[in-house]
Amino acid sequence: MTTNDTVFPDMLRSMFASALSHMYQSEVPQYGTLLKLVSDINHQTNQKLQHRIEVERHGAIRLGTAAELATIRRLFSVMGMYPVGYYDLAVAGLPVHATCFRPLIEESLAHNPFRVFTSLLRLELIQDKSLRSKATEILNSRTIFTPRCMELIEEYESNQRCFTSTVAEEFIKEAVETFRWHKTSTVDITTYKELQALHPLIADVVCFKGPHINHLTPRVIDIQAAQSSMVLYGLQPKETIEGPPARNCPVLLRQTSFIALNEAIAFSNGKETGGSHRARFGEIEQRGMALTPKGRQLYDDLIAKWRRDTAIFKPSADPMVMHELLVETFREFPDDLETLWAEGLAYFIYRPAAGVSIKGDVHDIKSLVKSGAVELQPITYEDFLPVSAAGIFHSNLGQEDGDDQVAAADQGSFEKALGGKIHNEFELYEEMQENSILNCVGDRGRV
Ligand code: OOG
Ligand code: NI
Repeated sequence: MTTNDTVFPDMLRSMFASALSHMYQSEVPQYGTLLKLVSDINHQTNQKLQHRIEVERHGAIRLGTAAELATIRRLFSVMGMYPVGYYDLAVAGLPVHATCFRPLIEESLAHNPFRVFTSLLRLELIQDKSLRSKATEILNSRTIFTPRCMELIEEYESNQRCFTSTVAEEFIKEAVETFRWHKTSTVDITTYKELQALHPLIADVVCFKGPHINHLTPRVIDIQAAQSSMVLYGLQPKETIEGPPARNCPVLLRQTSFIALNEAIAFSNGKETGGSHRARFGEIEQRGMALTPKGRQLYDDLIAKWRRDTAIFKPSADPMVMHELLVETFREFPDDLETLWAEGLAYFIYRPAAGVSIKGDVHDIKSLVKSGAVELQPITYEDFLPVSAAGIFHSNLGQEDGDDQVAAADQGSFEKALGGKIHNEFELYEEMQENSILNCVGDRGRV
């Protein structure tokens, strides 16, 4: 039975995103400044802001074990967030692979598109056997979910997949506990240093009580403006914006961040003091349109070409010169809606033009677009970019990045740990596009 007091997953996700954002603002005051900056810029633009852009955030966490990943899947599913896309970060020298938990359908995305980039440490990549078993043991002895949170997940799964408002509030309160920062490490300083020497990411995952949220990211309409305003707001930006260069028709995702805090921490549950740890930061993103596999291939090819061309540059090279080369390289990527559509590079929602009654079927959709009877609206990219993610990781792990890990992608074992399949992002966009075409032509299309 559902009543007015019933809280469904879409609502729970909004409540959770807002609670997490409040918690992170009190933990990292600079994140509050970042929210102000983004809101100022978004309100300066003339566009009417969509509701979702004002509340839109993504976050990131890093998990240590298969069991943690399997439970996080259940926790996020209470909030209507499901695993989409597999990201192999070993190619970028990072000992993790990842997915993104997010809503799947248009209606839920419009309600609140909150998503969490969730990495899993690949313990098998630790070469040193004794450190590998030490890390495994430490991780196996921690519990990252409160007992009440577990009970409520079970209650949700065995009942009607909704809560009353009182239970919903209790659930949110319990769920955010998993993501809280703990300024005391569970291990002693020697263990921390050993793990940090392997890779700072390993220390960040293994040495704490739980998977603290390491950043939250509001969405901005003009990332260039955000990047140049950061200093004015007292934030130290990373040097360049990740992703494609500025364009008339933005594609995929552009991201920038402020540099991670170097925070004081204690060890051995507080007995040893005087340490510091760098992990938490704030990020800004600008989202463009989702690309088809053909468009994505072109994007990946151009990024790969640019990386080859800049590989000879010294780390001290002027980032602006690198950026100009990126702009140059991307001249090959069509930058008007008509070509992006005609060449099948991006996904679109098809809508009947106002006041037009449509005659035709699915096979005519192209001519309907050409005649102006049907209008196109690009579909927003809801996912992440592995090369950009690697850039974000690297810019926030401190100078002393550990040994480079070289390993093959392993979606199979990620899904085994997850306890389910990962959704393919291209299929989700394709489905949105197909549904919009069928809506345009109505039943005539359903032959
Ligand atoms: C995740 C980095 C990935 C993004 O926006 O690409 C990410 C991490 O640092 O744990 O959030
Ligand atoms: Ni991020």
